[in-house]
Amino acid sequence: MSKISKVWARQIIDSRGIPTVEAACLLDTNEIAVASVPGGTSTGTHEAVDLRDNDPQNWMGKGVSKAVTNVNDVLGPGVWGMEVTDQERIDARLIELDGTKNKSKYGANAILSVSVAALKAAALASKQPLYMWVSTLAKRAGIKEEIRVPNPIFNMINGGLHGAGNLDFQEFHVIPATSKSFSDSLRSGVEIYLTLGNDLERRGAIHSVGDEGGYAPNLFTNADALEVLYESIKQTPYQMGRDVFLGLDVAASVFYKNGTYTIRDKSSPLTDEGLLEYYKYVNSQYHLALIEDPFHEDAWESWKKLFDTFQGQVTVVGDDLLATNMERVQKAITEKACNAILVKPNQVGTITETIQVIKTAREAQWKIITSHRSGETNDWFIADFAVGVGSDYVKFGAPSRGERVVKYNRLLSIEAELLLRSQK
Ligand code: 2PG
Ligand code: MG
Repeated sequence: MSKISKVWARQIIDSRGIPTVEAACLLDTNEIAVASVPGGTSTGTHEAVDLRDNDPQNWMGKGVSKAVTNVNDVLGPGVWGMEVTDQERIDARLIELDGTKNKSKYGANAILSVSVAALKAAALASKQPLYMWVSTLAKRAGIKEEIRVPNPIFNMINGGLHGAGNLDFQEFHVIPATSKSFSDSLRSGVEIYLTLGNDLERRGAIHSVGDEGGYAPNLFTNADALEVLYESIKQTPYQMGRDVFLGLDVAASVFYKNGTYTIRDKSSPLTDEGLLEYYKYVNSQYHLALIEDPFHEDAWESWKKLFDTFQGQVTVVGDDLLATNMERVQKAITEKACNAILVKPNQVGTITETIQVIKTAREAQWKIITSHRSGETNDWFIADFAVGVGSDYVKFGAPSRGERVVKYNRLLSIEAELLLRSQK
C-alpha cells in the first residue's frame, strides 16, 4: 500500500516550444513519478478544455500557469493521502473537483497531468513495468485484450496545420502489414521514410519536416503527395498492398468553411457528396487502408455514407468526430459512422475515462489506435499505455524527431522485454 503524499506541477515546453504542464507525484514510500501532457493543433471542438492563460504579454497567450496553479492549489491537495493504485477513485476525485462536463474549470491538461503522474507512481509502487500496470487497470475495467505491441502508423508527409501550408490533408500515412513484428515494421518505416526524403530532394520538393517529423514538401496537390509516396515505396523492397499500405488523416474540419470543403486538387469547393466522390477516386488509385476524419466533426450523415461505401475495404477512423468522448463514441456506434477510434487521453482528461472509452469501442469490435498529439514532450507514457490496453495500432508520427522517436524506441524496448519474459 502506497499513498500519495504530494503532487505538484510546473510549466515546461513541448516540441513546438509551446508551454505545457508537467506534474510530479510523490508517494509516502518515497517513490516519485513525473508526467507531462501533450497538446494538439487540429483540436476538435468536442475535446475537453486545454486551459491556457490567454495573456498576450506572456508566452504569446499560450502559457499554462493557471493550469499549474490548479494542480498545486486544488487538484494535487485533493488527492493527497489517497491509495495510489486506486486510479479509478483518484480520477473520480479529480472529475468531482472540477465539476464541469468538459473540464473547463481546472483544465483537462491540469487534470491529466495528475492522472498520469499517479498512474506512473502506481506502477512504481506495484513494482511493475508501466505497460503491465496499465494492463492491470484495463482488465479491472473489463477489457479482455492481452498486452501487445501495436502496429505503427507512420505519418510520412505532414500537411494541413502541421505542414508548410501547401497541402490540405493533414497526414499521409504508411502502415506496415499487421503480420510483421514491431521491429520489422519500424525498419520498413525508416527505409521508406529515408527513400521518400531522397526522392523529394531529387524532385526539388523537400521543405524540411513538419510538426510530427513527416516531410512538409512543396507539392501542388494532395494527390501529388500520395503519388510521391507511392513512387518512393516502389523503390524499396516493400510491396504496396502486401507489405505496406497507405492511409490518410484528412482532418477535414480544418478546411471546411460555409458548408463546403476547399482543396487544391479541385478548382471549386466541394460539397460533402463531391468530397466523397473524390475519396472514391483516391481509393481506386491508391487502395487506402484507413481514412481518418474524412468530413468535419459534426457531419454525421456524410460519415455514415462514407462508412457504408467503404465498409470492409477501408478502416474509417474517428478523431475529431469522437474526441475520446463516451457519448460521441456511443452515438457513432449506433449510427454506424466509423469502425475505429483514435484514442488521445488529453481529449478527455483522465486515464480511467480513456480506458472506459476503449472498452466501449472494443465491445463494438472497433479498432483501437492510440495516438500522440502534434505538440509532444519526451514523455513516452503513451507507448506503455498503448501496449497495456492492447491497442491494434499506434500513431506516433514519422520515425524522426526526438519526441516521436522516444515513443517508437520505447515500443522496441517493450517488444524485447516481452520476448525475454516469455523465454524465462
Ligand atoms: C491528429 C493529431 C495527431 P493534433 O489530428 O490526429 O496526429 O493532431 O494533435 O494536432 O490534433
Ligand atoms: Mg486526427
